[in-house]
Amino acid sequence: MPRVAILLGSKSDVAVLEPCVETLAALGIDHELHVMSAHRAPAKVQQFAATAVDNGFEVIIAAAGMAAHLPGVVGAWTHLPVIGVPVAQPGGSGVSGMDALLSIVQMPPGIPVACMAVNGAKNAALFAAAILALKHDSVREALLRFREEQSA
Ligand code: RP5
Repeated sequence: MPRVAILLGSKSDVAVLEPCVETLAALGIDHELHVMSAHRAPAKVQQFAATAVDNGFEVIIAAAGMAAHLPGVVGAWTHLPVIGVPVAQPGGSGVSGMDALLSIVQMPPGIPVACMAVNGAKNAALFAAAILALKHDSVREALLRFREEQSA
């Protein structure tokens, strides 16, 4: 089964990512969620990202708030597609996620990461599904079913 890793910069980001977890589950996509900060636990991030291919992951979703370096750092350690989610927590940094948005979207040439909307957790799951659908029939069918139901 296709495997998606959801990496969070902090436990405090978990609630924002719930729609991502729910959507992957609804589409039948195996996933794991791990908390690892690019700033507070850089060695853990390196270890996870550098071994992600060998451990069977196919797409990585990385979510963080404030100076959100997690998606870019993960992308530096793996060639897997990385989908960034800028996080704005209620009562957070005071700039409504603009800090995280710009930190993720303004990657320098050479190491791209996709960037969803601020708190765009559901779309991160759907974008991961679109990538996996290129290869996995079961995911393509589930994604098309979701879109038909959404239209209806
Ligand atoms: C970021 O800083 C995290 O992704 C989180 O959004 C923000 C605050 O983290 P905590 O201080 O709540 O752990 O690294």
